[in-house]
Amino acid sequence: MIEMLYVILLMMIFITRTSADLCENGKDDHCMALDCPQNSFNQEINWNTASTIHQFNAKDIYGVDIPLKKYNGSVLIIVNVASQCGLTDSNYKKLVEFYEKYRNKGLKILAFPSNQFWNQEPGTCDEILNFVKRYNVKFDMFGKIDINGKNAHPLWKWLTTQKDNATVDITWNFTKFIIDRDGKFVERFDPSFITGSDLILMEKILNEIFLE
Ligand SMILES: *[C@@H]1O[C@H](CO)[C@@H](O)[C@H](O)[C@H]1NC(C)=O
Ligand SMILES: *[C@@H]1O[C@H](CO)[C@@H](O)[C@H](O)[C@H]1NC(C)=O
Ligand SMILES: CC(=O)N[C@H]1CO[C@H](CO)[C@@H](O)[C@@H]1O
Repeated sequence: MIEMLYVILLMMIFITRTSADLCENGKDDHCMALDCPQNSFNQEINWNTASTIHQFNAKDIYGVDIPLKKYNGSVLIIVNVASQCGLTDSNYKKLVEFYEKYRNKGLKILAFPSNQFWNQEPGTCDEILNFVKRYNVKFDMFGKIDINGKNAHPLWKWLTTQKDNATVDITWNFTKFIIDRDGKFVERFDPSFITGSDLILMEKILNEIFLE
């Protein structure tokens, strides 16, 4: 009986040690399943402590949860999209063009539909997917989310604090963020409805990144 207890005690010490070792490596996937509060990053609570977008996850348009560290090594455009906005046509065309031009160099585009602006993205995910077919969209579509306010997706809460170290709400549909290969914020572009100057500026920065 005493021996049994001794064996169980030894096993417990072993298990605790193994967990602690894994927990020390905060990035280890195993760690997520273990109880290590000091190391585990909870995007709902700790979003403002993130240093890269690779720490977040988000559901794609098919409902599959995607850890964004899958984009490690890629340059990203993250954009909020809407189907029924005056900017829709020009922006989808330009995003598809950018994607075709730079995808071989490592560009990925992550598009997040949001219905927060005058109800301009009212459709279901199926309707959105059907809609973007007309632009032959091959980049990554995510699930419909809030991008401003307390119910905003944590990734977007984080994104809106990156420019100039201040929280600036997303002003409208098709606001774009460029993220570098390490998942760090590079630049934010608020849409310019009249001149499209945000798109021109964005291409300039993409060119600079891909020339490096
Ligand atoms: C990204 O890739 C680099 C180099 O392969 C690696 O050192 C780093 O840990 C990766 N980051 C994440 C979040 O997976
Ligand atoms: C950003 O703001 C915080 C809090 O106001 C401040 O402590 C920090 O130094 C600022 N960082 C930069 C890069 O300005
Ligand atoms: C058609 C439409 O609603 N366009 C809006 C998109 O965003 C810009 C910038 O905020 C607005 O000025 C437009 O009215």
